[in-house]
Amino acid sequence: MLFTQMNESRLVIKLDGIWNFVLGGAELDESLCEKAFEQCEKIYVPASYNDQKADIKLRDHYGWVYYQTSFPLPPIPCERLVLRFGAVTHRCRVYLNGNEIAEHVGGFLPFEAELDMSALSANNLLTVAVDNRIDFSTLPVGNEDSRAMFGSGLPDYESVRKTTLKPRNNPNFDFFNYSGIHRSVSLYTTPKEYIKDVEVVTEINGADALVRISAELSGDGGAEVSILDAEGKTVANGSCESPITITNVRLWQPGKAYLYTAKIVYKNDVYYQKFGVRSVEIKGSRFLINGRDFYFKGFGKHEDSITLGRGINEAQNVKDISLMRLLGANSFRTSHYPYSEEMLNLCDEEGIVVIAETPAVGLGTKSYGKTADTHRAVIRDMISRDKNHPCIVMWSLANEPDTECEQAYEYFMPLYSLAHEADPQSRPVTVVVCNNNYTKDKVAPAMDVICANRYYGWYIFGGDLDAAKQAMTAELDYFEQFGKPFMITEYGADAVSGIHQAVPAMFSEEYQAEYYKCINSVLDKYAYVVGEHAWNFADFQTVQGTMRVDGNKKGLFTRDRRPKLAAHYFRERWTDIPDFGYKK
Ligand code: BDP
Repeated sequence: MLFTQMNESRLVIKLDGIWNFVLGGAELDESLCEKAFEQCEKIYVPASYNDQKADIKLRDHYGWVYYQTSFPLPPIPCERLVLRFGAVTHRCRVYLNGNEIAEHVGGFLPFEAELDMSALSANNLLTVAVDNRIDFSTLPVGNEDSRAMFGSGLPDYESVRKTTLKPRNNPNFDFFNYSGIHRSVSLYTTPKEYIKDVEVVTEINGADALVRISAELSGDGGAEVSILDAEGKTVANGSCESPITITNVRLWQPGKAYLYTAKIVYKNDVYYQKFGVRSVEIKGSRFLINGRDFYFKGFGKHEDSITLGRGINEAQNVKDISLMRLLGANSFRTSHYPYSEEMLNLCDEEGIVVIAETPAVGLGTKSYGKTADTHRAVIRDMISRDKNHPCIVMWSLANEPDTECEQAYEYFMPLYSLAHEADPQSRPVTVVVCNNNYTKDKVAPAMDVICANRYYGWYIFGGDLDAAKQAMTAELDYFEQFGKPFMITEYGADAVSGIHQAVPAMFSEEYQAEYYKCINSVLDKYAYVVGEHAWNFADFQTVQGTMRVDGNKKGLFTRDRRPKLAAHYFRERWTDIPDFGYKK
């Protein structure tokens, strides 16, 4: 699906701003979607609703909520008008002037609906019903028995269970179940005959590159292409589907992005698709970008910020990339769901390398039988949306599924093939694992890169860095036999900013820094370790519980982006580690 773009043939009108809002319940109330709300509050779009008000009812809501706005008939002549949502979490139904026009499942990818112009009036009422419930069939996965932890079956608690406990979500994942209209809502126009989708494949050929631009078109005929360089100068012309040569090509490189633009013209429609020329390849245990050994330095992240929750925060994105650069980092993983198109566009421009992940987090034996269809759909849709981004060098199909169980291999291998088939650039594919008995893991060694999350020195051997070192060494000795690249996609320790200890102890900034020094000394010994992603870039909000003090504190930065001691340590380490050729 193409990103919205304003150009000589297309207009974009954003509907973001203050909308009307009503909290609902577990059942969809369609009567609310038929007319203007009688009683409502105000809410900002796009953002999670949970933290926008000092109201526990919003924060802990379970079930449906209703958003409403209105827009006039666009005062311009247009042949097609499309309503597009960047992401609504997790499930929604959209009504225009009381009629349902779209339904979407999955909280992290865009969807759109072409509007029937004859059904539009001078003032159009747009209502969006959003459901935040998660269960064994959703991605991410929710536990279904949310009350068990309150002592189900114990007689003393029965009356509380029956009278007072409210239904609630019980995430099987460690981030707050933020919900709502999370990314921009826009109207855009196209001519009657239009470009539906664009696909870019490049091949480096000595000093030149062969570029193949394919366009999915709404009707007959073909599309013409011109390739513009970063200054906007035309460097090649051709037509869609036939290879076009760029001579003396400038490569897209980590830290040194260079973007070309394919200008695609189909009848009266025009679309400008940016792209980079770069190669990604696995050779034995090496991860190569543009034929050179790349070393991943960076983080697992979250889309998480104060007040906006999981809502798009482009200023925060700019800041985060500047902080990554400050530390000498070159990459991150979109843990644990596809990030906004705006963030990926920025990474293309800034030369930040990305591992793109689906929202498949929390999978286990209870969910495998229920998620396969949704999982297939989200892999297809994510790759379809993101296939042209030069910043993306690998797809992650899931985070920490149970890969010790029998079903896992049979569940994941078809998904692995699907991801390769769906990607015109056939990037490497992985599943990020974390099994205590890693010798039983059949999925990890079957992937293109073995990606593992490890917390020796925290959840295992907490407080004992000597033991952590030994355990990490043993695991790396084990995985080396597969002859594939290995990357540590998460490792970390909580540190509450401001807690200091002369003798490092858990939760202090000193312990977090010492922890990383210790694990990094092991990673440095193995040539087949191609990267280190610290968990997490910044502190982030989670569900309440005895394990979390105002959220997860494993950030190298606080939630408001102040560096902890470990950030300074990584700045020194990473500025000395080159993007290429560190291990070879
Ligand atoms: C890992 C998960 C991540 C958690 C992290 C932690 O992948 O989502 O936040 O543990 O516990 O297992 O901090």
